[in-house]
Amino acid sequence: MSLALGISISTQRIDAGLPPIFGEDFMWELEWAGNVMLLAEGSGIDNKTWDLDGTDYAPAAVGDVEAEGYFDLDGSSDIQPLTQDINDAYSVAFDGTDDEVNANGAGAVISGDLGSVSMWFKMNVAANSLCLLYFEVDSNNRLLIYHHGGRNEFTMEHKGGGTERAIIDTTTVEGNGWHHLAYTWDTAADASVLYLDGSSIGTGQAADFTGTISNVSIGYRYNGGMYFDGKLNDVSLYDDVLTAGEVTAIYNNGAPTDLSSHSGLVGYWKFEENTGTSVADSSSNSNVATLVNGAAFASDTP
Ligand SMILES: [Ca+2]
Ligand SMILES: [Ca+2]
Repeated sequence: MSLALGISISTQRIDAGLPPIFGEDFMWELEWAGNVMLLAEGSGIDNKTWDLDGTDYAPAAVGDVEAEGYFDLDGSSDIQPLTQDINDAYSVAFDGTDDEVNANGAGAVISGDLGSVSMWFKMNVAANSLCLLYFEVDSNNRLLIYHHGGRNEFTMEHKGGGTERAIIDTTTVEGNGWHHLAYTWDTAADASVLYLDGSSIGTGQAADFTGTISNVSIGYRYNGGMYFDGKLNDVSLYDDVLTAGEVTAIYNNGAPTDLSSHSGLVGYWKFEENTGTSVADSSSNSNVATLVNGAAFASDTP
């Protein structure tokens, strides 16, 4: 999603040490001597001057604002917008035939007792079932998130020790653009929650699966096909339960935000590389994922 920079930033002057009052969606950050200085003066982009400390600065290249969301003040100090959705330029496209993203390295950091997933998806209409995310210890201990084409059901299948728990929803999610999914599980509380577009749409029990997860597949059910047909974006995993408020904040009215510093984050693939087949893990665990069989970066985001 691109950030609309055409409208002027609200006129205000913020002195160091005072809490800023922001209008619109614009916040600007300047790293300066270890502090974050927030500022905006005049009519922002329109007159292209900024007052930092009594001295006015003009951006070196206004074009940089539109292209990258940065102001370059003097070649060494940049102002970067805190609004992060401008950094979400790519997703990954799956052909529905054999494409997948392999993130097996992240299996060791996912807890079968307690956790959450968050991801964005844009699903093509398909008669067959499409897997969004799958991970397993073995066939009796695993999580399968998929859309059942024949029944038009969006389904979480969570199996522990061979006992299966499921949450099923029939909201139409095929062929109608981007959606956000979150799923949380808490074995101690025997509770799981499915969220669609920031709101809870189903609750259930939580299966207790034990053992180390060895297979983590995005857009593919390991050993079971269900190749995803469409696009997936910004997949993140957590070692705790996202609250309803956190899910709503992550959904952010449909605009992906940067989750790199979110508490509990154990895996995070943003798919922003747009080249090659390796996808960086933007959590602290650095479990690189791999595009397989033609899964490809796509300039299509929520
Ligand atoms: Ca992305
Ligand atoms: Ca392929």
